[in-house]
Amino acid sequence: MAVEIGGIGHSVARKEDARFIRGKGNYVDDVKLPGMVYLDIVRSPYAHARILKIDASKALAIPGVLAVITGKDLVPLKLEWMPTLMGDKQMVLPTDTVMYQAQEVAAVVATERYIAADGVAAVEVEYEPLPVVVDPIKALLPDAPVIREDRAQKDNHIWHWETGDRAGTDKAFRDADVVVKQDIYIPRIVVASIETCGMVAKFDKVDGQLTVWMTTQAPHAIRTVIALVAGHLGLSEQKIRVISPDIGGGFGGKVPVYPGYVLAIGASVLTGLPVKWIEDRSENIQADSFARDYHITAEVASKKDGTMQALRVKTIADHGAFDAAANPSKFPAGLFGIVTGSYPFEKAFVEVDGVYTNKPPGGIAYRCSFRVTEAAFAIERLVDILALELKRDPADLRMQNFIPPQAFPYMSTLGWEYDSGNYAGALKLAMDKIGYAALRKEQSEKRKRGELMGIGISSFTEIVGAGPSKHFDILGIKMFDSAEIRVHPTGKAIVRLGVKSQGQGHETTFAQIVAEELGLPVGDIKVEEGDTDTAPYGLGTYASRSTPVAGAATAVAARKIREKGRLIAAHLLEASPDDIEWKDYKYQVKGVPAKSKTMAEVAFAAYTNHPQGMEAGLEAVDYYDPPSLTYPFGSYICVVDIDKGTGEVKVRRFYAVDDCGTIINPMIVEGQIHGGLTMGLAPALYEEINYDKDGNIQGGTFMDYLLPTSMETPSWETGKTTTPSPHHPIGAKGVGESATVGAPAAIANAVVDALAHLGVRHIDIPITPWKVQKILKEKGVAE
Ligand code: MCN
Ligand code: CUN
Repeated sequence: MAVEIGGIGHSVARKEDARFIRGKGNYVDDVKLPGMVYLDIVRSPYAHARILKIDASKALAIPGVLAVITGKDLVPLKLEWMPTLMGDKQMVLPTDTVMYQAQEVAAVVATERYIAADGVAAVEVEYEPLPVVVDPIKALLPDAPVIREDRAQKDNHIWHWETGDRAGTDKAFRDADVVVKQDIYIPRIVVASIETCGMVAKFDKVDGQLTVWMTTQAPHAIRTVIALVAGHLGLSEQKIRVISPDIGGGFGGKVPVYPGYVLAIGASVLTGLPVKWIEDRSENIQADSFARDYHITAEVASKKDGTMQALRVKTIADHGAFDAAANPSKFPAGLFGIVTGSYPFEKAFVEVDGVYTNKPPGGIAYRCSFRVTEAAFAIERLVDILALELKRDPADLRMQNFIPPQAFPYMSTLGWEYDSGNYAGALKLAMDKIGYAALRKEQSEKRKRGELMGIGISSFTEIVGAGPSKHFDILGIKMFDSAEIRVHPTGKAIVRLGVKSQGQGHETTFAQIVAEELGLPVGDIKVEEGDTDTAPYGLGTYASRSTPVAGAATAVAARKIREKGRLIAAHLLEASPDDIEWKDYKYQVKGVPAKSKTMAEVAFAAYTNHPQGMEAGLEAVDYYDPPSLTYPFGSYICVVDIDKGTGEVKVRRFYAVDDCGTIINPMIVEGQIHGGLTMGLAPALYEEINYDKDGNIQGGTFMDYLLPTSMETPSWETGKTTTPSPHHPIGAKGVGESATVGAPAAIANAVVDALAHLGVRHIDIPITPWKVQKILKEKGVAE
């Protein structure tokens, strides 16, 4: 029965793939409307400059160019600035100064995409270069040029955030037997989703209706933001429809509002024509929100026997020219407070300072629940450094320190209540599966022969599923999520959600939740997301919150339907509702299994033969405010070999044990982990965006922003343990980001482990062949 239904725990084939593998997806760029025109953007070649003059005459002379929009044109509309999610503001178009290379300077609207690009090339802009600051530490010096002249505060410091017990932590450090300390830089990277960002905006001048097709992970929040920002222009919320069609990867990069979106809407309002704006690849890399860029100094205090006692972390966060991070409002450094990880520190103190530099804005949570990757990397690197200091095996030191399974729910010293966990269980499984003891033996033999092999562990804890709404909001909108289910008379159903898949397979997995709860076959349940005119209000998909929040809403809404169905079943079976139980996916008279009704039969009756006095129909909606977050975890073990000639690091094996509680679809979860691991490999060994001293971007195209290909990516090995979340209706935790959060530390730890006997303690990621070869040369072991 269960298999036919395809409920929870089944590897149901992804319903959405029928269209994706046939090339029949419907992405924003597939939207083609009659009379549609195209928008392209003039971008700044300078990282900091005053705009002396913009001359659009040559561009406007090109046949087909309809308009050139500059910052001055936006002033009367009050649209030259827009609010960011972090309470800062960001330029849509500058009126006098540009603050980073590739910043939007003007927009060209034309009848063809290529004519718009010709128009962009023909716009003449005169700049006067200004002093540039790219290093956030230098940006804090008293003589640093002030980037944001528009602010009352005349320096580059944005905010200070701290958590924990400063005095208590300092004392623990003073009293400790052993202290290890490490500077760790986690460089800037960008989301390189297959699809870039884009929009089709259609403003109807007659009825004042704005419809946008947009690459957004959070359509409802966007609709509200448009209403708040452009309300004064008559765009009220009921006249705004945001449609987020198929998305070719979001990974956090499609949470923020980019100037291009505002410009496309503005251009449609201005021209009365549908306007399409699609970024090209270099614009996506160079100007969209970045991730990471954290300068961390982290310290652990421990006893001689290896018991870790206190953690102290100081961080400088480079936010670029505008603080456009996509965090919940109260958390300028996201959920970095999870930095105590899988360990029961008695004391901890964490402080982060946000800083402006002449770089693109952002600070998005690239496949991590708001700075969790940075936190996991810092703590998992530190544990290895402590192991090295104490001459202990890193697995052994972790086993000694883990929060024990019986301690859950566990309140961390920084105030996070972990729902459930079994960290030792996950690490033990990973060690058994990869053959840890044999690998250590192999390593010591190889070391004698001068060969470089390393083993790295990462035992991370995640924090996903924001709300609860008492702590989490975005621009004041509380972080809950929603599901609406309608069961049709013939026992088929539609589920509409406040979240929005970008490739995660929601059309399949949310149908599975309903199938499980209602006993309807998964193929009979349609899942719809991403249209604000039809979907219930929700905060969208990021921070692996869909399963923890909307998944819970779906289960709860389904249970509401099941409860109403019970009354109908009682009526049909001429029994008292108290005598009806839900068993084997059916309503049964207690103790008389032969007297039963299926959900399909009950659904038919809900429209044809419902009890007198009961409302007809079978539907329910739930707005779910989670009581707490979910804390998925995992233990990863990575084995690397290093080429002494080239310095190249080869990942030989990588075993990942993940625990996300109850698994809805094991195949989809495994796919999420494979993708996530590859996205964790990328910054560990390859990806990085740098700037020269003049603020010129280095790594702004795929020529030098190195994505791992199938050649570099190892064959991932995966395993799992299952520790359900006690507070989630089906016990599920999120999993979409775990692997990206956990993998980088395992890889970095493996490389350092391979070189530790040479005196190497830390290497900043990405660990490129060049960096390794330099070390090998210094140590005199390069070949
Ligand atoms: N799932 C499951 N059982 C669980 C947990 C999850 O079967 N216990 C399934 C879910 O039903 C869903 C998928 O796994 O189909 C991911 O679920 P979840 O962890 O809830 O994450 P979200 O759906 O909220 O997705 C967001 C997450 C984030 S934040 C990033 S970033 C990321 C990721 O998902 N971006 C992705 N994975 C991605 N995968 C693809 N293909 N594309 C992206 O842009
Ligand atoms: Cu954290 S990147 Mo995902 O939240 O969209």
